[in-house]
Amino acid sequence: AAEEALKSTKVVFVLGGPGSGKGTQCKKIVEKFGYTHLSTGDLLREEVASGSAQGKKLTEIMEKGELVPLETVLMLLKDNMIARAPNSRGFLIDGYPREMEQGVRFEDEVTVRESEFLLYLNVSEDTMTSRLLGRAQTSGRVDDNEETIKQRLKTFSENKKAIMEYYSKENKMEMITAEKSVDEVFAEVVRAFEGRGI
Ligand code: B4P
Repeated sequence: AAEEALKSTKVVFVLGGPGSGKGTQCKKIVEKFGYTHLSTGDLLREEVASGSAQGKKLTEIMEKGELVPLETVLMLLKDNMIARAPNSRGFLIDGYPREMEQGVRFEDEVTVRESEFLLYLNVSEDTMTSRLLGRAQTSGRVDDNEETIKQRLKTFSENKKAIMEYYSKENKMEMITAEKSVDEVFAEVVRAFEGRGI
């Protein structure tokens, strides 16, 4: 029954570089539109916090600013979506797809209706770096340090072109410039959602 519910639930992807404001905007989207927020980064950090053997490996990868194996993310995501689908009016999938293959495998293996669109938060590397260094002072995250931030930016820029081209071709790309304040960015996010009939 839960898998059935998943088939009729809307999905919006939220993507952007590290520090582009994904998690920040998703919180506000949940407040306004009542969507269910699933951040792949948060799911991975929960796995790490559980102290499992897999968690240890994940920390090592995240410390290097690299992408964790596709299978791991896809499984975490799918399990969580199935569990929550019966009580959800739509999913915000934050930080996914990070590489093109993730998008393709999602479509093949997570049986949802076609995704609505991809919200892309576009920000300069300078802005992302300064936001992440700001967060580093309080976050305690293993990947919020200068060395790892550089690598995270590199990982992101290697993958973004293919993803953007794919979703543009499908007419599913909603790109927003996310340099301004949280509320100013959110005003644009709301326009994008409403423009897509959400
Ligand atoms: P994530 O958890 O996705 O980390 P992130 O890119 O930094 O985004 P986050 O949502 O946390 O931060 P935000 O920009 O909102 O990924 C971490 C790691 O997990 C990856 O490097 C990778 O190893 C792994 N991973 C995750 N998903 C994966 C996947 N699908 N496949 C493989 N591996 C995966 O906020 C950053 C800071 O900016 C905050 O301090 C915030 O307050 C501030 N900020 C936000 N908006 C602002 C604004 N408008 N103005 C000023 N400050 C702002």
